[in-house]
Amino acid sequence: MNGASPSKDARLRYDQVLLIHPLGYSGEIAKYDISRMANIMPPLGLASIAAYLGKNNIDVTIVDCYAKPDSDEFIKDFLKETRPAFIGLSCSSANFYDGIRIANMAKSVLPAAMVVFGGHHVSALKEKIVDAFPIIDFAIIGEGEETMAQLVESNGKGVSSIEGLVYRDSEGIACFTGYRSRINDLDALPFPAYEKLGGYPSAYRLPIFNYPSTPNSSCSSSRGCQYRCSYCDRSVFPDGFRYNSAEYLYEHLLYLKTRFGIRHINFYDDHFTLYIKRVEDFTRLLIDHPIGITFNCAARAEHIDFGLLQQMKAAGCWMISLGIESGDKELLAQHRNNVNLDLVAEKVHLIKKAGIRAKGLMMMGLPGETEQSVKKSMKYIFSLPVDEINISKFVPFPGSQLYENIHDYGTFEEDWEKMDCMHFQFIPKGMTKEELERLFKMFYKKYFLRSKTLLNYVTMLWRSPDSWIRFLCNLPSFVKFAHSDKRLNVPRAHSQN
Ligand code: B12
Ligand code: SF4
Repeated sequence: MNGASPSKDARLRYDQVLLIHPLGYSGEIAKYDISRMANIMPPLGLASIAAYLGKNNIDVTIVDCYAKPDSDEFIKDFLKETRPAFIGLSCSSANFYDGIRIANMAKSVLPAAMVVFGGHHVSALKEKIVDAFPIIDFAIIGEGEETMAQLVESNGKGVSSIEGLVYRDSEGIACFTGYRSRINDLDALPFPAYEKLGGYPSAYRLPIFNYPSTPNSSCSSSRGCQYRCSYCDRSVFPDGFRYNSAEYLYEHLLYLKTRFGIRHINFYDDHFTLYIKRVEDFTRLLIDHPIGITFNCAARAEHIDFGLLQQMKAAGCWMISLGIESGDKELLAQHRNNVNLDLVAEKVHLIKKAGIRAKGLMMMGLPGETEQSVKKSMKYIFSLPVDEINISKFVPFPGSQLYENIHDYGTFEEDWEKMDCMHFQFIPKGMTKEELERLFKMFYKKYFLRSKTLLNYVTMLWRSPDSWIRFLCNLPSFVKFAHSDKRLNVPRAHSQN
């Protein structure tokens, strides 16, 4: 719909909502996507909104195109049969255009339905994106539960008083109603509606070699971050760390175990251990009343100590990821506060001493990156006893501080579809794309050819046998990826990438 606010259409079902997580490219080439093969995670935001709307007697259907790539026909049939008044799409930058494609397809089937976009991409770009894409009726900025519930209750009319929303006024101009106050009591939210994710949990798989057992899943237990790293898009959960209590979290895991048989959880919180007392209480509960579930989480070096790590291990902590990003402290200091690589090294040793696996998250191509800084990163990370590394290619996302002045630091090709951290879309001054690609490959190659790394993967035969099975089943694709470094290894006829 273009222009003014929609009027109520009697042929639509106002108690029905369809929520979609777009894949980012056409479903037929999903089997060539190496990142999807290695890792399919539940869209927790959509599942949380579905649970919240469910509590308000609104019936929600979720289509996760990541888990079910060929969902176009299902979506069209569902729209014809059910006629939901609202179609919600959850998008980061990389899958935004696919969201637009699906929205166009949906409107061609059900023109009166209202298209609502949520997630980081629209939260960062607000009115600009709604103005640029007439197919979008509403964009929800930030947390979606309360705003979406109010939007649905309003039937899409008289929405100017709903906070956290971009809508079109009577002239068709996009207007932002202003930020909504954040949900402080996360325990007031129901558990995400995992049961609405088709095939959950077996359709979902944590990253290969990142779990000891199946079925596994991801989970989120906090929102917000007090830090301000230059590269981080904080448009959905800006500041103010909020978290589920230890008791809620224990109940959440118990629910996942008893209802779905989940045996391992990856906490996707930005900082699982930021409030140490909560983690102490939570792990104490798991130790005193075991439920047979192990977990991974991410932490910052400042927020872990040996006593906590020992208790986490006793409670079933399997792996901790640390966002290290670079081993060059001068480069890092341009992008993060409190840079202390010695402290990070000390904490990696403590994680290992506690018997927990350690994963180092690295980033390449930040403004200021040089061949020397990449080499420093290699030297640093290879000096640590990390079990696993991940290197992402830096992308200046809308919503990050760097996005604002990125052209001052190098060249940036803002092609949203390629902003998946597997393409160098930004080239720092003094470097070329070819140099970055060469260094990226060299980094991984050196990592994988170390005897320590190889031995580590051998131990995965008994630590994570399912990972080995997945790895071997997809071996040709992984080998192709190692040679080409292309996420979508599509045969020539399709030519996407
Ligand atoms: C878990 C996670 C992943 C997982 C799973 C993603 C999934 N299946 O949902 C994996 C590892 C697969 C992943 C992949 C990627 N991710 Co990621 N990821 C995250 C992370 C850490 C948590 C997301 C989450 O589950 N949050 C908890 C839920 C409750 O929040 P939420 O999803 O944001 O949903 C809320 C709101 O956004 C809103 N909302 C969301 N969708 C909708 C839809 C509607 C209709 C409405 C009304 C509201 C709404 O309401 C929800 C509830 O309040 C965030 C960082 C963060 N702290 O948010 C990064 C983050 C989202 N990822 C990011 C990126 C860059 C990526 C990748 C491109 C690259 C990469 N290697 O990480 C890929 C692309 C994936 C894709 N589909 O396009 C960026 C996005 C930046 C951007 N502008 O695009 C983030 C913000 C990290 C960052 N700070 O830079 N990611
Ligand atoms: S990268 Fe991590 S520490 Fe930095 S702002 Fe983002 S969530 Fe916070």
